[in-house]
Amino acid sequence: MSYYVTTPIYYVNAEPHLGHAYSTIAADILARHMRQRGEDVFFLTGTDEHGEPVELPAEREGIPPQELADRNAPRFQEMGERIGASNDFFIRTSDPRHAAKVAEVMQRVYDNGHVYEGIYEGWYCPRCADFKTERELGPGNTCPIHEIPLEREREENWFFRLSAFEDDLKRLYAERPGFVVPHYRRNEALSFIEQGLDDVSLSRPRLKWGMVLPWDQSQRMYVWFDALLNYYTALSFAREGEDLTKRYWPANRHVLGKDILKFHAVIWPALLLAAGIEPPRGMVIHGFLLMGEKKMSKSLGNVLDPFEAIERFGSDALRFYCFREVSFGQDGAISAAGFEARYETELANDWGNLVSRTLAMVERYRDGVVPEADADPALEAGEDGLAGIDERVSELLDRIELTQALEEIWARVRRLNRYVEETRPWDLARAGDDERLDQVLYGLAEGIRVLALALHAYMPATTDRLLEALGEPERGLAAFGSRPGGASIERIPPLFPKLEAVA
Ligand code: ME8
Repeated sequence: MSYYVTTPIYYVNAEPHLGHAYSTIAADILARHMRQRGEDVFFLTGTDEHGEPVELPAEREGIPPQELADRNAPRFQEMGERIGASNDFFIRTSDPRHAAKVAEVMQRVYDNGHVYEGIYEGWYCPRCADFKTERELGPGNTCPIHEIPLEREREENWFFRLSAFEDDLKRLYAERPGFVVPHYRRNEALSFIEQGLDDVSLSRPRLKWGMVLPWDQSQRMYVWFDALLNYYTALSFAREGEDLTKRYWPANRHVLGKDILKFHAVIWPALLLAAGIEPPRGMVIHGFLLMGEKKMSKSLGNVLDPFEAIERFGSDALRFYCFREVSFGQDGAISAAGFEARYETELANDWGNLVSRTLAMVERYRDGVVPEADADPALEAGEDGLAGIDERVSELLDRIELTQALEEIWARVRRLNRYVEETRPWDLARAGDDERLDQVLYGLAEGIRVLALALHAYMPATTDRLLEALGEPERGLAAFGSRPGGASIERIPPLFPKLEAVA
C-alpha cells in the first residue's frame, strides 16, 4: 500500500531552528516505520519561498527575495540531511514546475465558481501572512505568536468562498474521525468550522513577491494558497518523467505544528474540494518546543540551533531527545541541560551500556558467536516483555503516539538491564553453568537486536551500526521474529560515548 507523508514547507526568511527539525523528524519516524512495514512510502519536505514572510526580510537586507531564498533553502536541505531525514524529495515553491501546477489548480477553483472580488478589512500579521480575527488578537492589537503590533489593512482583492464548504467540511470530519490527530486538535478545528466560516482573501494587490493569479494579472496570490498546494504539485514533478499523483494522492499524513492548524484542517481540504481534488486522509498536529516558557521561534530569538546540538550529541541523540522529553502533541520545554541529562542516563547508560555489555560478554564467554539456545520465557512474557513489541509499536504509531511508542521500547531496554543484574552472567560463567549462560546470552543478544529494529525509525544511524555488528542485514518488521543463535557479532565503539569524551 502507498503511504504519503509530508512536513510543512518552511519559510526561508532565516536559518532553520530546532522547531523545524522537530516536524521533519516526526514525519521521518513515520516514513521509516512505514517502510519497515513494507509500505510504498513517499516522504516530502521543502521550503516556502513566496509572500511577505520572505519579501519583507529580504527588503530589510536590501536583496531580492529570490536571493534570500537561494541562501536559506540549502540550509534547510542540509538540516534534513544532518538529522537523517529520509525524504524522497525536497520541494522549493520558487520552482517553475510548482508554479505551473498551482496555476492549473487555481484556475479550476476559479472555473468552478469558488472565487469572487471584494473588499477586505482586518488585522494583518506579515510574519504569519495571516489576518487575525478579533478573538485571536493579543493585547494592544498584537500578533499572539510574533508579539508585534499589527496593522489594520483594507484592500480590494479576490476571495475564496470558504463559507460555501462548511457542510462539506463537517461531513468530512464526521466520516473520518481520525482526520485530525490528536483528538483535541480535531475538536479545535471542528469547533472553528462550527462557529461559521468567513471567506478568505486569496490575493493581494500590494504583494510584489508571489505568483500572479492566472485570471487576473494585476494581483498576486496570497502565499498560503501556493504553499498548501505544494503537497499536491510536488507529486507531478518529483520524479523525472513520471507523475506520482495517482500512486500517492491523497496524502496519508500531513505533519505540522499547531500554529498552522486552521490553514491545514479547514482551508486546505476546502480548497481541494473546490478544485475537485480528493482531500488528504489525515493530518498530525504537534505542539511547540518551548525554551523556558516561550515558543522557540526565529522572531523571538530564543532558538536552539540543530546544527550545534548535532555537533555535540549526534543526530540520533537529538531525534531521541525531542520525542522522549516532550510528549508528542503537547507543548514542552527543552533545554541544553535536560538534553545532557537524558543523553547520559538513557542513551549512554541504559541503552549504550546494555549494548556494550552484551557484545562484550558474547565475545568474552562465547568467542563472539551468539549461542544456540531457546528463548527465556522470563524475557518474553508480561507487560514489558519482548514478545509482540513490533505489533505494540505499530499500533501506537498508527495512532501517532510517537512518545508512547518510544516509552514502550524503553520499558524493554530497562527490562533487559534488570535481566543482566538478575541473572549475573559473570557468575554463571564462573560457576560453569553453560546451559543457563547460553540462554541468558542468547536472550540478551536477541533482545538488543529486536530493540534496535524497533528503535530504527527513531535512531537510524546508531541502530544501523548495531544491527551490522549483530550480523542483521534486515530492517523490516519480518526480522522481528526470533532468530536462531549462531551469528557472529562484532564489538563496536560505544553508540553514545560519554559526553566528556565528546566535548
Ligand atoms: O508556517 N516547536 O513556516 P514556518 C515545534 N511556511 N515546531 C515548530 C516550532 C516550535 N517552536 N517552530 C516552528 C510556515 N515549528 C509556513 C508553512 S505549509 C504549507 C506552510 C515547525 O517556517 C512547526 O511544524 O513558520 C510549524 O508548524 C512550522 O515549523 C512553521 O514553520
